[in-house]
Amino acid sequence: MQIGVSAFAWTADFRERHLELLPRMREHGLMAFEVPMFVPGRLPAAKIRRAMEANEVACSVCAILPAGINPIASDAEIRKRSAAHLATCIEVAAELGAKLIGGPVYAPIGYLPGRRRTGEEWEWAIECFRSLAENLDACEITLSIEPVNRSESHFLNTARDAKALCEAIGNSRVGVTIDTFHANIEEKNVAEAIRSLGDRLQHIHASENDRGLLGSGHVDFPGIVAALHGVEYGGCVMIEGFGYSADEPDAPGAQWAEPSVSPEDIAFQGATYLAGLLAV
Ligand code: LER
Ligand code: MN
Repeated sequence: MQIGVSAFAWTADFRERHLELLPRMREHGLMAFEVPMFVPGRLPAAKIRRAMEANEVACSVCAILPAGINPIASDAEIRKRSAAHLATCIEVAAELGAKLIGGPVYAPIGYLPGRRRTGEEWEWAIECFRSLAENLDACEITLSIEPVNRSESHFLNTARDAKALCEAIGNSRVGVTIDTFHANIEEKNVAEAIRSLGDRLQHIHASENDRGLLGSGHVDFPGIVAALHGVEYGGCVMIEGFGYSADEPDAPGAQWAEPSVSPEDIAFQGATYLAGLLAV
């Protein structure tokens, strides 16, 4: 298992200057860097790839759907546009050198129609993800679908449903991301949820219950690491937390993080904490 960090610790708007973090990340044992992708064309793809390769840091992508993109919209035009958007995300992820693109790719964060998921929405999601099979093959990329908590989506909240969606899509390049922040809210037992996924588990977001420093809250990371060993998880444990930095006024951490906890604290203290658990 490798340890990585999501650039969300610093920013939702990844720019070239964030690549300057790479040498320090390596010194702290962080071997992967996850790039948030909202509008794929905005990312300096070639520069990201070159810097990641030069520092021997693996790249992955977390796609968050922008306004106007929604694979489960009732409007067929929007669904068509959404499949095309995801195909572009996959292509740009490949340009970045990523082997995995994840995130809550079935609906925009905060799309909450105020009712339960419908059968039609389920079928629309399957149709959309099936339509990406050739793009995933051509780019040799895994799509790792992330269930999130009920405040962010009504569509996919649990490992059980994410596994059922993957099985209905029926593509070995489509798997599941478990984010321990969301799972801590939605699962009866996070370790059991991990075990239930078996080899459908493709990616982990290691995130404390308040998105802060790993090990400072009540997520049972020792139990989660034991479950990952149990399923012989060979992927990346990606730290996804948010730090506070006066230089990043638009970052998620500007709203949520403790002002005393910097993005570097989230990344480097988190790496030390996880490395200790993985070594046991
Ligand atoms: C993305 O990985 C995630 O966890 C979302 O909650 C971001 O809003
Ligand atoms: Mn996440």
